Amino acid sequence: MEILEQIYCAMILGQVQTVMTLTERAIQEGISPKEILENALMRTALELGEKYSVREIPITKVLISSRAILACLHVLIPLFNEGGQPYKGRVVAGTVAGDVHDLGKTIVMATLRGTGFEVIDLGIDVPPEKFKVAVEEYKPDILALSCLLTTTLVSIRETIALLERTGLRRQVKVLIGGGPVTASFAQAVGADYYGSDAYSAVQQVLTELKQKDNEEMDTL
Ligand code: B12
Repeated sequence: MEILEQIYCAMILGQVQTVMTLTERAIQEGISPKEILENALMRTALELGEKYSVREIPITKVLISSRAILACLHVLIPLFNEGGQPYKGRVVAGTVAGDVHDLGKTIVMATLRGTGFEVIDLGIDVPPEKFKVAVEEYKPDILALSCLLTTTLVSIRETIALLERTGLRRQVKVLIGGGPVTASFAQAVGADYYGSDAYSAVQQVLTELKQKDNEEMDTL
């Protein structure tokens, strides 16, 4: 069996150690982190979501596979900027307060890292105050908020409102995404960008940086 197929199978079975060993072996064999991300990891994550949604697998199975997916990402993430290239820009990211869904956000951030961005990932269940402190401290180009629960959409609103109240909103562009998030919701809460998946997230971030570059050129 091809190694990417083996990684996929081990992730589905939730075999954390095997996934890590196979991922390391794939890298040694010359397979790029991007290929592993796209052809093994994304495939597993999407399949998991689809199967759970039609009740083909229980939540326990989802949780077991999720751990294996995160283990694979743990191996891949440090490899994304090994060449020490200058970063294209900085992103601070997190899953909003009340929400512990990690996979989508971590995949989006791994893709951004793979495209050359510095990413500071604050993790899951991040309260508005913690996002605010990170914006002050890291001065990112983009603040990326992930939300998978309808009940925690309000945390996006609260985070943006806190940035407004504290005068930080103009310093950073806000990108939001995740299952219940839509373009019209993004507009309603005053986010700058909405991304439906990892690729559109990269597109939005690149668009932002291009605009920033143009503005800087105009002021010269
Ligand atoms: C995995 C999973 C879990 C795992 C999470 C494990 C982990 N470490 O992440 C566990 C078991 C912990 C879990 C728990 C719960 N879950 Co859950 N879970 C899922 C499931 C099956 C898959 C989500 C996933 O990882 N998909 C794969 C990734 C790759 O896709 P994604 O997350 O959508 O991310 C993509 C895009 O959304 C986007 N994106 C995501 N974030 C961001 C951020 C930015 C900035 C951008 C631009 C884009 C972006 O890009 C990603 C890549 O393409 C979904 C079902 C589904 N079909 O989505 C339910 C689902 C999200 N869960 C749900 C629920 C209800 C729960 C629980 C309340 C269950 C319960 N009864 O206990 C708890 C909530 C716990 C909490 N407080 O957060 C509901 C939410 C319904 C709703 N709309 O509110 C869903 C939709 C299932 C369902 N159909 O009912 N869950």
